[in-house]
Amino acid sequence: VIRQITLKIEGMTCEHCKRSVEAALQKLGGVKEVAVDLAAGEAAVTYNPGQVTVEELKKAVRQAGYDVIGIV
Ligand code: 9UX
Repeated sequence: VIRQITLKIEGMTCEHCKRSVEAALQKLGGVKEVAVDLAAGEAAVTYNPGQVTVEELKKAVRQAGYDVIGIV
């Protein structure tokens, strides 16, 4: 099973922020694709829910230094 969710993220203000969030998500096992929209403050993540949970996705973003404020 493959799912996609879009996380609403607070605190990304530059291109480097965007790359940090992308890298943090991409290094998780089970994450297939990550697309961060800096202007919108959103990260679209394609993942295998058998390998990684939404909580783990959120935690990775928080550990990179940004707040997840919701699911779009
Ligand atoms: Mo540049 Mo993004 O300092 O926090 S990495 S704004």
